[in-house]
Amino acid sequence: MDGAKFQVHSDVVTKATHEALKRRGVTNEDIAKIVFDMQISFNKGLTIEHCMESVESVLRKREMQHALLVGIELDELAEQGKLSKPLQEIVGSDEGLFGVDEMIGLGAVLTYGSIAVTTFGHLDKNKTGIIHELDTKYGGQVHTFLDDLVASIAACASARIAHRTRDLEEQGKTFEDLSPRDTTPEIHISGTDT
Ligand SMILES: [Ca+2]
Repeated sequence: MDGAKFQVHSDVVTKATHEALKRRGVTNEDIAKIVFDMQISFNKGLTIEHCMESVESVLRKREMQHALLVGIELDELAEQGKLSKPLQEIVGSDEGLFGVDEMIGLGAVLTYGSIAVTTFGHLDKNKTGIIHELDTKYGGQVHTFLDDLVASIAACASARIAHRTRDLEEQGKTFEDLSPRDTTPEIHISGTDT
């Protein structure tokens, strides 16, 4: 390169992120279910569709996309035995003292504030839904990074809903008054989703 700034278009990164999750067998709905289970008791009228919109909004954030692309790539390379030693053994066996997987997940929640951080801690400990499935090892699959990344997405999507709840309360409303599309107005307006 000649020093000119090289930029990857946001659409390319967004597409790659969705494809990576799909390849690893994780759907927006899987993550939305975790969000719904955590938030339904605090939110009258909340639906799985609201939660799916919130997940999609989080998946549009560059910070989260980059974390997902790095983590999933490392999981896949470990699964193929392509990392160098001793990282191959450490990632491949999800070594207890490794911790970089948790740190990437934690780093990606920081933009969503303290509720997202505490929710991430809760999910990291309790591993509900698809996080539990990813954490349970089958055959040669490696999900060392993915379980933390899914917890991270769910924590962010959950924090968004918690903040939205307060806004609705102040307007005398609940999620019953909100269409799923209005959960995330920013993802329906070009250029406002980063
Ligand atoms: Ca992990």
